[in-house]
Amino acid sequence: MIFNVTEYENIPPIAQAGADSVLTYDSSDTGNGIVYLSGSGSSDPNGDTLSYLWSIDGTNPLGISINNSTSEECSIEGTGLDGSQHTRDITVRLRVTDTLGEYNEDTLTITLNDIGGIGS
Ligand SMILES: [Ca+2]
Repeated sequence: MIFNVTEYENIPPIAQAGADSVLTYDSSDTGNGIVYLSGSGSSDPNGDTLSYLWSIDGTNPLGISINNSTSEECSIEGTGLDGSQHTRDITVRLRVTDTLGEYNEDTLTITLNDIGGIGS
């Protein structure tokens, strides 16, 4: 039996979550802050269209949420953060998936910085 198979070699995309960042907030004021992230450095060797999924490793810390988690650009928003979260690190993960389901991931670290808390 002869199989004539034309194979298209799909290569997984390359995820680029971007540089580590700092989310600055003031616990003596609103405790709100926001950081904007971009996965625009991601690419696919085949030129495939990419889909994006941003998440936070583990359980979302209290008061931290992701906006536009399925877009190329997202934001990490802190609401009502208090002094206990000062210097806390959050690992944000970006998964990029091509049209054939191959994917790749990259992470970055966001450090929470309370400019109104004890010690500032
Ligand atoms: Ca590909």
